Parts: sequence; C-alpha cells; structure tokens
Amino acid sequence: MGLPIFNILIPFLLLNFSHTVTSDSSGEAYALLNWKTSLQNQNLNSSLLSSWTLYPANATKISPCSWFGISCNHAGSRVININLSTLRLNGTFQDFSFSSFPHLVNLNLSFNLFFGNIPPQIGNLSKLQNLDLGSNQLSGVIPPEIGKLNQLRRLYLDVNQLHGTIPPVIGQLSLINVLAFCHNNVSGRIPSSLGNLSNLALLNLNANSLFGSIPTVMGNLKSLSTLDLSQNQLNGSIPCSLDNLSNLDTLFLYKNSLSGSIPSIIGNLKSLLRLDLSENQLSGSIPLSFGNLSSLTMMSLFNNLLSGSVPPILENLKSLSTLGLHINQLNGLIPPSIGNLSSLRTLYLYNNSLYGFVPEEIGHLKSLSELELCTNHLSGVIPHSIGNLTELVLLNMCENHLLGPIPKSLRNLTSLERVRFNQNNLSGKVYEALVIIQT
Ligand SMILES: *[C@@H]1O[C@H](CO)[C@@H](O)[C@H](O)[C@H]1NC(C)=O
Ligand SMILES: *[C@@H]1O[C@H](CO)[C@@H](O)[C@H](O)[C@H]1NC(C)=O
Ligand SMILES: *[C@@H]1O[C@H](CO)[C@@H](O)[C@H](O)[C@H]1NC(C)=O
Ligand SMILES: *[C@@H]1O[C@H](CO)[C@@H](O)[C@H](O)[C@H]1NC(C)=O
Ligand SMILES: *[C@@H]1O[C@H](CO)[C@@H](O)[C@H](O)[C@H]1NC(C)=O
Ligand SMILES: *[C@@H]1O[C@H](CO)[C@@H](O)[C@H](O)[C@H]1NC(C)=O
Ligand SMILES: *[C@@H]1O[C@H](CO)[C@@H](O)[C@H](O)[C@H]1NC(C)=O
Ligand SMILES: *[C@@H]1O[C@H](CO)[C@@H](O)[C@H](O)[C@H]1NC(C)=O
Ligand SMILES: *[C@@H]1O[C@H](CO)[C@@H](O)[C@H](O)[C@H]1NC(C)=O
Ligand SMILES: *[C@@H]1O[C@H](CO)[C@@H](O)[C@H](O)[C@H]1NC(C)=O
Ligand SMILES: *[C@@H]1O[C@H](CO)[C@@H](O)[C@H](O)[C@H]1NC(C)=O
Ligand SMILES: CC(=O)N[C@H]1CO[C@H](CO)[C@@H](O)[C@@H]1O
Repeated sequence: MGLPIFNILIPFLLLNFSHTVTSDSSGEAYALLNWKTSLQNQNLNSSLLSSWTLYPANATKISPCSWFGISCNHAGSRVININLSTLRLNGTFQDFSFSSFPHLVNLNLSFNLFFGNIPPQIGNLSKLQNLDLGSNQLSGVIPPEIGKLNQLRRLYLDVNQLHGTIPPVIGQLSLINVLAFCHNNVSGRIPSSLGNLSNLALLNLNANSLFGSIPTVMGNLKSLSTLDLSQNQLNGSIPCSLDNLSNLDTLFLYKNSLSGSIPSIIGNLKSLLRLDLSENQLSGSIPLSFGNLSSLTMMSLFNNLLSGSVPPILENLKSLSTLGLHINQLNGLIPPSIGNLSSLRTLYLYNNSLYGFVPEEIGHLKSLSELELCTNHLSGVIPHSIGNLTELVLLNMCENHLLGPIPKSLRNLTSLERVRFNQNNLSGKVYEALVIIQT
C-alpha cells in the first residue's frame, strides 16, 4: 500500500528541488555562464556549450558539474577541471571570474582562438596544478601573478603572441614539471631563478627573442629531460654545468648565436637521444667524448664553424639515424668506421673541406636514404658498394674531385629520386648508370 504514495512523493520531491536549490558550485555556474555570453562565436555550433544552462531538463540544483568540459570534486560541490580544448572558442578572459574557482586543479583552454591578455587574476587559482593556454592568440605579457600558483605542475603558454620577459617569480614554482613558452615573442634574459626548479623535466623556450647567455644555474635542473632553447638570440658559450643534467634526452640549442667550442662534457650525457646545436657560431672540433653518446638517434651540428676531422669514434653511435655535420670547416678523411653506423638514414657532410676517398664501407649503411657529400675535396672513384644502398633516395656528390666511371651498380638503387654528380671529373653519364631505372 506504500507504493502509490511513494510514486506521488518522488515527482513532488524532484519538483521541490529543481530550480530552487543552489549548491556550493552555483557561484561557479554563474561565473561560467557570464563568461560564455562574452564569447564571440555563439555560432560555435555549440551543442557543445548548450549544456551550459542553469535549468537543464532533469536538474535538481544549480550546478555546472554535468556541463560539457566541466568536472567537479567527488562531493559535486566544487569545479576542479575545466577542459575546453580544441573547440574554436573565440573570446577573451576579461569576463572570466578567476576568483570564483578556488578549487580548480586543471584549466585546459588550448587550441582555441582566445585573444587579449592573461589577466593578473589568474594568480587567484590557488589550487591549480595544470594550466594549458597553448595554441591561442594571446598577447601581452606573462603575468608575474603566475608565480603565486604554488601548486602548479605543468604550465603551457606555447604558440601565442606573448611578449615581455619571463617573470623571475616563475622560479618559485617549486613543484613545476613542465614549462612551455615556445613560439611566442618573449624577450630578455633567461632568469637565473629558473635554476631553482629542481622538479623541472621539460623546459621549452624555443622560438622567442631571448638574448644573453644560457645561465650556468641550468646545470641545477637535475630532473630535466628536455631542454629546448632553440631559435632565440642566445650568445656566449654552452655552459659546462650542463654535465649535471644526467636525465637529459633532448638538447636543442639550434639557431642561436652561441660561440666557443662544444664542451666535451656533453659527451657525458648518456641519456641523450637527440642533440641539435646547428646554426650557431660554434668553433673548435667535434669532441671525442661524443663517442659515448651510445643512445643518440640524432646529431645535428650543421652550419657552425667546426673544424678538425670527423672523429672515427662516432662509429659507437649504433642508434644514430641522422648525422648532420654539413656547412662547417671539417677536414680530414671520411672515416671508414662510419660504415658501422648501422641505423643511419641521413648522412649530410656537404660543404666542408673533407678530402680522400669515399670509403667503400659506406656501402654497409643499409638503411641510408640520403647521402649528401657535395662541395668537399673528395677524390678517387665512387665505390661500387654504393650499389648496396637500396634505400637511397638522394645521392649527391657534386663539386668534388671524383674521377672514373659512375658505377653501374647504381642501377640497383630503385628508390633513387635525386642524384647530383656535377662538377667532378667523372666519365660516363648518370643516366647511363641509371638507365634501367627508367625502363
Ligand atoms: C551544427 O551541428 C549540427 C548538428 O550537430 C549540424 O547539422 C550543423 O551543420 C552544425 N553547424 C555548423 C555551423 O557547424
Ligand atoms: C538527465 O540526467 C542524466 C544523468 O545525469 C543524463 O544522462 C541525461 O542526459 C539527462 N537528461 C536530460 C534531458 O538532460
Ligand atoms: C579535453 O577535451 C578535448 C576536446 O574535447 C578532448 O579531446 C580531450 O580528451 C580532453 N582531455 C581531457 C584530459 O579530458
Ligand atoms: C574572433 O572574434 C574577433 C572579435 O569579434 C574577430 O575579430 C575575429 O575575427 C574572430 N576570430 C576568428 C578566427 O574567427
Ligand atoms: C589539454 O588538452 C589537449 C587536447 O585535448 C591535450 O593534448 C593537452 O595535453 C592538455 N593539456 C594538459 C596540460 O593536460
Ligand atoms: C619580438 O620582440 C622583439 C623585441 O622585443 C621586437 O623587436 C620584435 O619586433 C618582435 N617581433 C614580433 C614578430 O613581434
Ligand atoms: C631562487 O633563485 C634565486 C636566483 O638564483 C635566488 O636568489 C633565490 O634565493 C632562489 N629561491 C629559492 C626559493 O630557492
Ligand atoms: C651577448 O649579447 C649581449 C647583448 O644581447 C651583449 O651585450 C654581449 O656582449 C654578448 N656576449 C657575447 C659573448 O657575445
Ligand atoms: C653539479 O652537481 C654537483 C652535485 O650534484 C654540484 O656540487 C655542482 O655544483 C654542480 N655543478 C654545476 C656546474 O652546477
Ligand atoms: C656491397 O657491395 C660490394 C661491392 O659492390 C660487394 O662486394 C659486397 O658484397 C656488398 N656487401 C654487402 C653486405 O652486400
Ligand atoms: C644488383 O644486385 C644484385 C643482387 O642483389 C647483384 O647480383 C648485382 O651484382 C647487382 N648489380 C650491380 C650492378 O651491382
Ligand atoms: C580573492 C582574491 O584572491 N582576489 C585577488 C585576485 O587577483 C587580484 C590580482 O592579483 C588580486 O588583487 C585579488 O586580491
């Protein structure tokens, strides 16, 4: 007999609750709605943000916890995540009430069309651990108030139009793991306070306008696995303190104005997988210690002022897939031991002063797809073993002193697309050697 009453009571209770009860998170709901109305493209076909409404059909209280992109703590009382990545949202943060979200842990607004400044009120998100505003059109400076976010682990402000300097207070974010400011126009020096960030694993400042030297304190960043300071105007020499970065797997310093010799201690960074120091003014020779970098897959040192020879010890780099030493002042022989680099796919040695023969052993590089030896002083005949390089797509040996016939073995190189042998003393014609490919 209790059943009918029960049936009547339930709708009654629901009716009573709906539209009337507020919750701790109702302030957050109003704050989000207020911001939503400020966004430009309400044509953002947003069935996406259509869930952002105070009175959804079966709601019992005013709460944003079930709204698209929003999630709350277990009690459903506080917004802890806002994930609105990749929605083509267009607008600013001027009407975003940062102080309404004291429990927010994750804020991900990446890959949208947000523009304007990052307001200083962002410093009110005192529980924030992950902030991703990457790939938007934000301008203005990085607000120093970010230094108040002392729970922050990951900070992505990459691919925007930010300028000004890196606020030194960033060095107070003691838990920070990722700092990505790449592809902006941030200028000034790299603040030495960054040396305090002992948990930092990734520092990416690529493609900005930073100048001055690389601070020695970078050597304190013991947890660092990726250091990318490429495409800035950094000068001075590469600090020897980097030898403390024993977890480093990626060291990218390309396209700066770094000078001096390459510190041999870089050869101590046993975890290194990718090393790119190209397009600087580095001089001196390639350190013999590089023979220790046995995990290296990519070594790019091109367009510097490097002299001396190609160290035979590089034969130890069994994982090396890309070796770019072109546009330097290297001399001496191409070491026959280069034939031991069994993973090599790209070998660029052009525009140096290398002399002697092209070693027969080059034919052992079974995975080689690009071989560029133009503009050196290489002499002798082209080894027949080249015909073993069946993966070869590009084969350039122009502007040397090579002589004799172009080897018929090239007929076996069926993947070959680009060949340059001009400005040598070769007999025979490339097309004769390759004629079988054409038919
Ligand atoms: C909006 O979404 C609806 C249904 O999901 C779709 O039919 C319509 O083409 C979309 N409009 C735009 C402008 O993307
Ligand atoms: C009612 O709530 C349920 C669970 O929260 C949800 O899955 C459903 O989509 C809601 N229905 C409407 C019409 O909003
Ligand atoms: C964030 O939102 C995007 C787009 O809706 C989605 O692809 C992604 O998986 C979400 N990430 C998380 C951590 O929820
Ligand atoms: C975003 O909105 C602004 C202001 O309405 C407008 O000028 C701009 O073209 C919009 N951006 C895109 C990519 O639609
Ligand atoms: C933000 O979302 C994008 C796309 O869903 C994702 O790739 C990125 O890792 C997220 N950022 C953070 C800090 O989790
Ligand atoms: C970047 O910043 C530098 C120095 O602040 C300035 O000279 C330059 O014009 C800016 N570049 C762009 C593309 O805004
Ligand atoms: C952070 O680094 C700066 C400059 O190197 C130093 O003066 C300061 O004491 C450091 N702060 C902490 C908390 O370690
Ligand atoms: C580095 O550049 C700064 C200005 O950006 C200049 O004052 C300094 O002399 C340069 N240092 C070196 C070693 O070239
Ligand atoms: C390298 O680390 C050692 C101890 O781990 C420290 O004493 C030394 O000062 C560091 N060197 C540099 C140049 O930071
Ligand atoms: C490579 O080529 C040379 C000369 O053409 C040949 O003698 C040799 O057997 C080949 N080596 C391999 C491993 O195929
Ligand atoms: C091409 O390769 C075949 C077998 O792989 C070999 O027998 C032949 O000698 C090669 N031709 C030339 C011209 O090297
Ligand atoms: C409530 C609160 O912490 N408000 C602060 C938000 O951020 C601005 C700018 O830093 C401060 O002035 C407020 O005091």
